[in-house]
Amino acid sequence: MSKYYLTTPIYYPNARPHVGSAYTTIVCDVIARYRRMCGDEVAFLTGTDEHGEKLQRAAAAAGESPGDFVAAKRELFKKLWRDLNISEYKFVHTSQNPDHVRSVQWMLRQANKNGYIEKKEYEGRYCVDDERYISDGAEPANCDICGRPAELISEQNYFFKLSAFQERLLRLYEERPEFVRPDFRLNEVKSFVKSGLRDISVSRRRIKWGIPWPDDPEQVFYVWYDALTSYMTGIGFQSEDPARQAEFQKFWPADLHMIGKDILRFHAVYWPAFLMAAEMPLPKMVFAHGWIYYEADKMSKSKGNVVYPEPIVDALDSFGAPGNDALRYYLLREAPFGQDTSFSYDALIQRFNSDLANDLGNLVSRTVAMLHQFSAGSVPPAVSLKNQQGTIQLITAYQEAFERFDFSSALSFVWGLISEANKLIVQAKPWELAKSASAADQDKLRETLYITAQFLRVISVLLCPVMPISAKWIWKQLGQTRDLEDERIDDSLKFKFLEPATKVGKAEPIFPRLDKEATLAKLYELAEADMEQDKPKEASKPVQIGKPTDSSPTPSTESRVSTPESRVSTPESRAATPDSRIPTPAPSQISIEDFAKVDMRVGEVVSAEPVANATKLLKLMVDIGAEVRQVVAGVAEYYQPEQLVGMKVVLVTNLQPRKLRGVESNGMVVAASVGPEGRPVLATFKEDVPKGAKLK
Ligand code: ME8
Repeated sequence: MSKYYLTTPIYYPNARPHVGSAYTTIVCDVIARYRRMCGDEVAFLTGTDEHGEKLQRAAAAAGESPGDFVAAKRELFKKLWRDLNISEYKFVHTSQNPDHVRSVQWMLRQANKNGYIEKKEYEGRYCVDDERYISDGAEPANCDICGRPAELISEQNYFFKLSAFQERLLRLYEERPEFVRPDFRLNEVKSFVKSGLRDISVSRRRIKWGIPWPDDPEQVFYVWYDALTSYMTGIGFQSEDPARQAEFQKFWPADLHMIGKDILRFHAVYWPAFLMAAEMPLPKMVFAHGWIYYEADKMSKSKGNVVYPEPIVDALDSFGAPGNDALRYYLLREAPFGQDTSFSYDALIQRFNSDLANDLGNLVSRTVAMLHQFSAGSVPPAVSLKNQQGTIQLITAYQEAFERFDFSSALSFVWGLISEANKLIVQAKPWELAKSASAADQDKLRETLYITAQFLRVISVLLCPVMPISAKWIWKQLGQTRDLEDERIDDSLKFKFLEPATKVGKAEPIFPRLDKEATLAKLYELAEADMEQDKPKEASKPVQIGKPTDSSPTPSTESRVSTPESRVSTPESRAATPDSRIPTPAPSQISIEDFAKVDMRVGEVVSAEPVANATKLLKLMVDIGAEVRQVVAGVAEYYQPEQLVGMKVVLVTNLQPRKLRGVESNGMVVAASVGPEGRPVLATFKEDVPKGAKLK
């Protein structure tokens, strides 16, 4: 039996967990369940990251002490994991935890002993939301993760000599490329490290909510130094309990840190360097998955488009569908793991009806009903399974896909088995064989029933990590009494057959077909009720998801002007949507200095052309006097390219460049968002104004 230690990130308990946090935890739960079924001894860690300025501010805004605030929010995470049927896990929290204080201080003392810590004056820009330094010096700068302006801070800090690890880190990535997965993320990390590493401040003077710095009561630890170390505390590092210490000895180093792409640098650069400085073994793999967007837009509380799992599960449950399993299946099947994906209610219902109700549900109900009808309710005598090769190949393909965390493909191989079984039934027509008196037909009937039931046996085992409730239900209908989780997903599965004469269970429909309109209505109703319930606790923050109007995931933020899809997610578009279910929050006030940060210029469109493979985007070349800028705008559905050439527009010139469908956009054309569909109307001028004139 080998050991397997995997972790989710430890989440900031500044707000209630949403479908994004649930995504990483569900994925880890699927892996944990899979590894257990492979026979491994698994330690699965999750938890909450409770220190730092962000939490201190959130607690102050709620009028609570940081300790009380995080302790209450922590429970929301545990509750969600219960609701989502997350299997046995360990939970670490970083505040009010003496083991953790010892772990973090131990790491620091080791690094200090080895010469990697120094105290110096620091002035620079810091992003409180992402808890990270953005640049040295006083020059204004925006965070390259969240895009928000970074705050200027200056203080005496302890620094970690990250620069000393550049060569060792590059060697690590060369020698162990599996340290960062997927491959394209490894390349990102390598080029970041190659571009040069700066030393980082690992202490804070101006905040009090953190782990005390040893021998300097004025400082607390930088929250990421503290948070990353929780991966060790969580399995017993520095525990006073010998049993927990033994656990650490057994499970460290971690086999897998599963994270979102937003926190890759901390895990793939800082964390190995902190461990190297303390002479501790390094984890085996950091896997950075993509983000879930809501209808192609980034989920954010301030935009009011956050999706919570509970109302989705409840809505599906209310139709007798296993909501929990359906959500897990959808999240893992919909997009190749590692890539970004867009959450959509329409797609969820579509997946449910086609894959679960149609393919799998039909197979289960037909098979069990036929066993009752044509085989007296029991498994017929075993047949020699000659043509097992196809099944064996699909099981192997599933195993290989799972090992590389390609869940979508792994599931498609299970659906390969489902389709084989359904094909067998259609071709053999057991209902006709049953009417025949010929011995050959009766043999064929028994063979068909046995093979179909055997397919279901394998299918329920393979589905168990992803859809444990449904898989167990199928298992029970097949008359199996052993705990499904005790079955092994290894080569023995290929040669384990159903015991003939096993009495099968009652045929019960597992996945009722969902009526799209009724299900959507229920999903919105429960999401709204959920928001109402949340209000007293988070009254100042609008938290809701909008009623989607277009299931096609078109990246609205990419268009840089309000397009129809974006109306579910921006205050402007919400105001323009009378039937929208989203409350319109009053825009927060900004200072004139804030406004002055936005550089807007008059520009003349010199050319306009469609962007390949994007029905909504146009590539514009805009002359702003001193230069001609290339921008991408989401106006193609409303403006012909030739209408735009010669038009004077307003261009925001100091946005960070970004690529939209592979085309670089260096600014944003300003437009009003009009009518329920959020039609973009470009801002222009009645008088002739010179190119490059500044708007203020
Ligand atoms: O970053 N799609 O905590 P956090 C997919 N405390 N995954 C998402 C997501 C989305 N829309 N939103 C969040 C922190 N996640 C630190 C981590 S670890 C030592 C410290 C998931 O609460 C994703 O895994 O902001 C992401 O990395 C994590 O939540 C960030 O959670």
